[in-house]
Amino acid sequence: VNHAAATGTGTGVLGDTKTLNTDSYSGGYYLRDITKPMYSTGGKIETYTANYGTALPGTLLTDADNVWTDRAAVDAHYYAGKTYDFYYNKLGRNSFDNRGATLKSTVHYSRNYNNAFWNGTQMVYGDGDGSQFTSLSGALDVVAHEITHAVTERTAGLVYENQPGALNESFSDVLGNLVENKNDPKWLLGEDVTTPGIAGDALRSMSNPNEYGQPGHMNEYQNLPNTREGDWGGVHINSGIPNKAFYNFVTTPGITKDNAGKIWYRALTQYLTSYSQFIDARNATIQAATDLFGANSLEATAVANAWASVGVGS
Ligand code: ASN
Ligand code: ZN
Repeated sequence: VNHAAATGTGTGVLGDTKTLNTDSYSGGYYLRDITKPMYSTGGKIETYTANYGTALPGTLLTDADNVWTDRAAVDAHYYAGKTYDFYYNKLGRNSFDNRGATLKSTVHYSRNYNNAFWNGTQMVYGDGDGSQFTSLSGALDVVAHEITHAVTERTAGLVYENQPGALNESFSDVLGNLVENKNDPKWLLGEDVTTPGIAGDALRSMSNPNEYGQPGHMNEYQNLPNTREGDWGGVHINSGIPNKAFYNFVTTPGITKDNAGKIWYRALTQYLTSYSQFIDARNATIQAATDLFGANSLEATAVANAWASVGVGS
């Protein structure tokens, strides 16, 4: 055979060592995972480098000895696998299209690039400027956030503006944190790659959105213009409100992360549509909880209370 599944090792952005699924060929190894269920229909996880330029996807990464030292690439690849596994094992979803589509990531996008994004086809990660951010693939919640944008695009289709856009952002933050599955009482986003010189800070906080300039209640909702400068009507701002609703829900005594995730995922994939508003997300999550656990369940009651506590519905 000219290629076959192999197991390598790599060093991640934070200096940790991890096992990597790779693909051996006559000249060495590709950073390509052909071990997931998606591979039964040809789907793979592949990691590329843009080599500090902006052409995508760039070059598929290779290595001679299967000991990988490109830290941004190691984490982009490993965390894409973790995100695929979470969606497949916990939510029964086979990649972002639920048909086993190949998950492509590109690292080393541009220079000093302080962001990561889903471009409609693949994930793209900057290396950060070293002070505001280190390589953004170094955070599992960031990787899962970007892949969740792809899931949202293929399901609810929430438009990226105003309330539907803030919901789009919030679902990415919620799934990002659930995939990360840290014991983090603050439910922070991006803490592993934000300001490498400063411990304890993050991009956003789901427990206390105000800490990073976000509203945590409808009485703080920010009416911003639907322009780039206005963050498309505050999609990364007003997401603090649904984020806080989820935080209030998932920390209700008796609610598990697994069940909270199933409810939010069901709402996203079965009930929400392109122009859904916060009140629609409230109704969708109550309906999803009712479907899964019953109308009088602890879950359905706690979902309604969580939204009411941020001023959405009663
Ligand atoms: N990292 C940002 C995000 O996923 C990129 C963007 O503005 N879409 O929200
Ligand atoms: Zn986002």
